[in-house]
Amino acid sequence: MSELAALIFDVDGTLADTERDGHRVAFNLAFEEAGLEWEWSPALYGELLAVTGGKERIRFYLDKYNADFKRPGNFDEFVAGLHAAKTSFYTKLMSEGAIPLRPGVERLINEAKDAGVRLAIATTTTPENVTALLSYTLGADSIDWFEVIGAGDIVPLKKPAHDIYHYVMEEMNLAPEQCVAFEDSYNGIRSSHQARLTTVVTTNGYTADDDFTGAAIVLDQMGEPDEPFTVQRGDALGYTHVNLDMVRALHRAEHG
Ligand code: XBP
Ligand code: MG
Repeated sequence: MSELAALIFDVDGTLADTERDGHRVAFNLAFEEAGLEWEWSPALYGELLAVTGGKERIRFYLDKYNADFKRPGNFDEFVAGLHAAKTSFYTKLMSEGAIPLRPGVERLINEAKDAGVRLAIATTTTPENVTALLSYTLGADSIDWFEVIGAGDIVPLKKPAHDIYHYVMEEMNLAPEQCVAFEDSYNGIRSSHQARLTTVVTTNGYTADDDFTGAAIVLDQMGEPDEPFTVQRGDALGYTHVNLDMVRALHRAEHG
């Protein structure tokens, strides 16, 4: 039997509810600054989340929802420029404390750290966004709590491809049986499940109805001792909030 050695966290939707009031708002600010009359409503953004990665999402939007837009000759640069502006709006929003961590996230991270369980990040978002979220919620030192931050274009294929999880495990010299992943979305569970990781899913407004085949458990949140989670699928083994004991028990149930 393999011991649990590391927790690998997705970022957007898992650590914090960043999509609707963080990324979406930052995209719209970048569009406005560029003089574009594009406005991504919360409902449209839900459809655009089918594609991971901000640059990829802008292209998907133009292909599927704004095909009449006359693309400039230097289209790749145009998309990259818009996305860079979006990243700076996003990190500014984080610095203003726009988005808190989800319930239970800080408690679980601290518990793992204190128990010597290693920590890592596997996300499709841009590295600056991860460091902004972590430093403005957990403090600047928290960046160093995570042994590997696998983010953005570091692998050519973003989630639902499993590449980012392989990258992180390779950097940590760990096998899938030694890790548990935390995800919130269809694309996320596809990625972690293909990487053969036990995965705890916490859903959010955009992902509550997603297909989470392959998840060890699906919950509405990690919860706190005085704020229990609701189980959406699976067996919570008698626990009411996600703590390290519960993560170990779920890991044992799949690998024991
Ligand atoms: C979520 C994503 C990202 C963000 C936008 O990543 O798909 O693309 O929506 O960030 P995850 P960027 O859930 O894996 O953390 O604009 O920086 O790509
Ligand atoms: Mg996510």
